[in-house]
Parts: sequence; structure tokens; C-alpha cells
Amino acid sequence: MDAVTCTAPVNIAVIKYWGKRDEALILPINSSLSATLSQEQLCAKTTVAVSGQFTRDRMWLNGKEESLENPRYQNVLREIRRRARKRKIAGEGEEKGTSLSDALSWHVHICSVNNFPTAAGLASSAAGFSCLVYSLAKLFKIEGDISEIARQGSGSACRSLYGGFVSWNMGEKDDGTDSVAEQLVTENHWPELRILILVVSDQKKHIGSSAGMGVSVKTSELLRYRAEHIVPRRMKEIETAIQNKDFQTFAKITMQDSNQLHASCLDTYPPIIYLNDTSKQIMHLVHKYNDFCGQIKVAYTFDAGPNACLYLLEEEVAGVLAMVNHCFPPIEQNGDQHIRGLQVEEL
Ligand code: 2P0
Repeated sequence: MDAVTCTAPVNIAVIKYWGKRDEALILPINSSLSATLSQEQLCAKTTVAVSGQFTRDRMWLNGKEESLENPRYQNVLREIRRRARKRKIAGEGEEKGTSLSDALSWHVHICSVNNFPTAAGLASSAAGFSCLVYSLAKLFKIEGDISEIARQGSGSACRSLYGGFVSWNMGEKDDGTDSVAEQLVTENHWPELRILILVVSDQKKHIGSSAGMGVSVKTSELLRYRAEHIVPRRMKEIETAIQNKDFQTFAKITMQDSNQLHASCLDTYPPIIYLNDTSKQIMHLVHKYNDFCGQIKVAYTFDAGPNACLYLLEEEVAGVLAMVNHCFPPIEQNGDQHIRGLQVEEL
């Protein structure tokens, strides 16, 4: 038997991925860009093991057995084994530990836990698939870019393989070989940058990202326009802003892109609404705060759910947390009004 355990953090997109041009290969209609959080918090932890004693591939997610029938798991396992087979044919991967020949003829057991609510719009699939693919790659001694494999598990997962700010280039090829993640800057580039996650609700979302983006691609003209004309420009602008640590530009684009994602969701037919009243109050509060300060001090961004992620600089954390706690005093068991600053993540 051989086993590997890894952790992978969630990532928070500032240029959002929404829509696929190929559902099976998970190829997006636009490039996207995110920051990967630090390893300590909001992460998936996965152990993968191979053994001659195992009679079939099996997986447990947060302690409960899950079926591996889902084509995404099948695609990931098939691709990992295909790459490992290629290495074995080349006579590699037999150096130490379990030989590749054994690993390839044995079944795999996967055990994964998240330390945050699954499917509450907190990028759980990104951390989960990133961690799974990274662990399997270590177990099967695969080398080279694995973001193409992670992408086939869940699109945003490819961005969690690297730290710092990471882009997922949409690519042009039909086979997806150029639709890969690339690190823009490392986690040490902008040490003053912080993310606050405000948990508005930890309930499962009413429509998952994959289903939601499928309907948006079919019905939203705004989404098509955004992918073709707006995202390419914004990607360049925000990359330059990040490289120059230009918080004003970075924050403005971040908020505009989040708003455009949710506008595209509303433009979808039938419409998809992920934001709730508390989310909207947070947006309003952020703009009021920035107006009061005379410049942008904090930016919000929302994924496929009502929870807010705030990007800000370290010097603003105490003030913003005080403001949030004042406007949304933590209340036990009070549905949507139950909001708290979950934690300060260090990039
Ligand atoms: C993002 N989201 O860029 C955007 C913003 C949600 C809103 O990536 O179908 O779970 O597995 O490729 O990766 C969520 O999409 O979807 C997502 P699949 P995924 O972070």
C-alpha cells in the first residue's frame, strides 16, 4: 500500500469564470483570474491510497461515501492513469516506494474533508479537485503541468494549484491542451493584501454553478458580450494593476466584474439570483465606506452564492471589521441576518 495526503486552499476570483464552450472537457468561454488563499484556512485535505487489497476505486467526502460514477471523477482518474502509463512505458517512476506498475494495477481509495461548508458558494469544488489531482499526481509520480487534469474535475480547480494570483487562460484549441492555469505573481508579491470572507449563509445554493452557467451560456446575450469584449480587456488591466500593486484599479475592476457576473445571471432566462438582501446591503456599505474615505479602500466580490469576499489592505482590516460588526452584529440562528467576519486570510 502507498498513500499521500495533501491540502489545497480555495481561490477567490476577481475576474470570474462563468460559462463553458465544451462541457465535457470543461473549456471556458473566457479567461479568469483569482487569488489563492493561504494553506491554513478554508482548504480541502485529501488522502489517496493505492493497495493490492482494494477491490474497487472508492471515495469518502467529509466522512460519507460518495459515488465515483460522476464523469468528472472518471475523467480525472483516467487522465492520471494515462499519464502514469506513459511514464511507465518511458521507464520512469520506478525509483522508490511503490512501483508504477503496482500502482497502476491496484485500486485507489480517496478520503477528502473540507474545513468549510461544502457547496455554499465558497469554491469547495475548486479546493477539492485541486487537492485530489495534486495528491493523485504525487501518488502516481506524474510530472509536468497538471492544471489541465484539475480543470477536468472542476474548472476553477486549476487555479488552486498555485499560490498568489493565478490566471486560467481560456485557450483556443479544441482539445483543451492550452486551457491551463498560470501563476501571475507569487504569494509574496503583495503581502499587505487581505481577504475577509463574510458568511451570509452556509446553506447549499439553489442552483449549482455548473447548471447555472449552462443556462446562462444558452440564454444570456450579456454573457456572450462580456466574454468576447469585456473580459479580455479587464484581464490585461487587472494583471497590470496587480503587478503594480495598484489597489484602486484592482479593487474597481474586481467589483465591476462581480457585478457583471451577477448581471449576466439576472440576464439568464429564467433568471438566476445568487445575491440576497444582506449581500446587497454589504455592497451598499462598501460603496458608502469608500465614498466616505474619498478613495477605494475595500472591494467586494461574490461568487455563486450570497457570501461576500472583501479584498482590502492590512491597514484597513480593523476599521472594516469594526464597521461590519457594527452594521451586522453577530446574531445566533437568525437566518440571513446571521453574518460574521469569518477570518482574515493572508495571501
Ligand atoms: C469563479 N465560479 O471564477 C466563478 C465565479 C463561480 C462564480 O468557478 O462546472 O465550480 O465545476 O467548472 O469551477 C464556479 O464554477 O464550475 C466558479 P465547474 P466551478 O470562481
